[in-house]
Amino acid sequence: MNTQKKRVLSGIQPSGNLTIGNYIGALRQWVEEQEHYECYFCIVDLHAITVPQDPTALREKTREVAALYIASGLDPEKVTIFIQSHVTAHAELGWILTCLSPLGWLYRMTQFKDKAAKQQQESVGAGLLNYPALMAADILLYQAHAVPVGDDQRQHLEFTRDLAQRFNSLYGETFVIPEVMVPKAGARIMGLDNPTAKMSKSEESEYHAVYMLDSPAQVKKKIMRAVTDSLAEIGFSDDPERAGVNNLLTIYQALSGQTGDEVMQQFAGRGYGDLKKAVVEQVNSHLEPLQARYNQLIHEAGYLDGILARGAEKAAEMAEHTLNTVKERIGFLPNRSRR
Ligand code: ATP
Ligand code: LTN
Repeated sequence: MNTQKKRVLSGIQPSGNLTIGNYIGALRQWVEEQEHYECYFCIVDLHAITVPQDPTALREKTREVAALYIASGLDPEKVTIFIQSHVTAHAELGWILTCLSPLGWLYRMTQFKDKAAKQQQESVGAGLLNYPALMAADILLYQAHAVPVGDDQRQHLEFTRDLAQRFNSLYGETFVIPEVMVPKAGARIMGLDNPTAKMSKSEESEYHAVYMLDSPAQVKKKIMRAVTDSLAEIGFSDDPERAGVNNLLTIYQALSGQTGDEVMQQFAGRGYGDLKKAVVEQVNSHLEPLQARYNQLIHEAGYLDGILARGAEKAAEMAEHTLNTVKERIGFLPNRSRR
């Protein structure tokens, strides 16, 4: 282990089919970062159960997300890939941090407000409210310096920083204060059917998201149907009326690696149909090799399980070290039993 390297941690919930929003906002950054940081990437199943999940689907999605991490280019020899619930320190520190989280901070979280609004008020689980404290535990256990996420997670990162500072000032310097890391282009990919809402894997409508495992024909159908406008003028814009075209240009820019100006030059004077076709090609050329790797991996259960077992072991070592320090600082007696 290179102790000079700074640490990175991030995670994705196994709560549905991963979208190109997850790929552009999170996974692609991670693949870059594995070269420069000591990385921990988890599949956050404890977070997924903050809304109801079917057990069979949850198991299936958890393996699927693990395979997609590797298929996207994460190298298990370089990074630690693990399942959150396999490292019990997450739940333990999550509880301790829950006790330190002011309700006022928790109620202010927009993700909580959005997700709670989708359910009957009395049946909203307490886990949905406490979600950010568990996320803070994920990050702080590894003393992560940076957390690569999409734009929607900025507020949770602020919460994590505030909580870490609060702990440090109450009990003495314990946690590294992490920085948020969002991609320059594509930090917020919008829904194809409703470009004023974030593309999300748990949105059910058929034409909302392109999934990482969609066939080329599905990708084409969804993108060709994406909502645009009647202005017939290609350009980046923050006008909500033009959000659809802006979103397509953003997807194109993020995947092609071009600058905004280069993208504009390429599409100047062309129609929306041309833009959509170019986006379809760009998306499919990324997904094709990734899906080929995925299809191999998902049939190699033993290989995947081995990676996750080694990952959990390595992650637990680091996490338990931090957790023990925390327990001592807050006044828990050390456990002298052998288990
Ligand atoms: P859900 O709909 O189940 O809440 P989600 O699609 O928002 O899920 P998460 O598991 O919450 O996905 O997010 C995983 C990572 O992907 C986070 O870093 C998040 O910021 C990023 N991400 C999710 N959606 C987008 C998006 N539309 N654009 C950019 N990044 C995104
Ligand atoms: N809340 C994140 C998922 C998540 C996460 C994390 C991201 C859980 N724990 C730790 C980064 C670091 C989301 O995308 N909804």
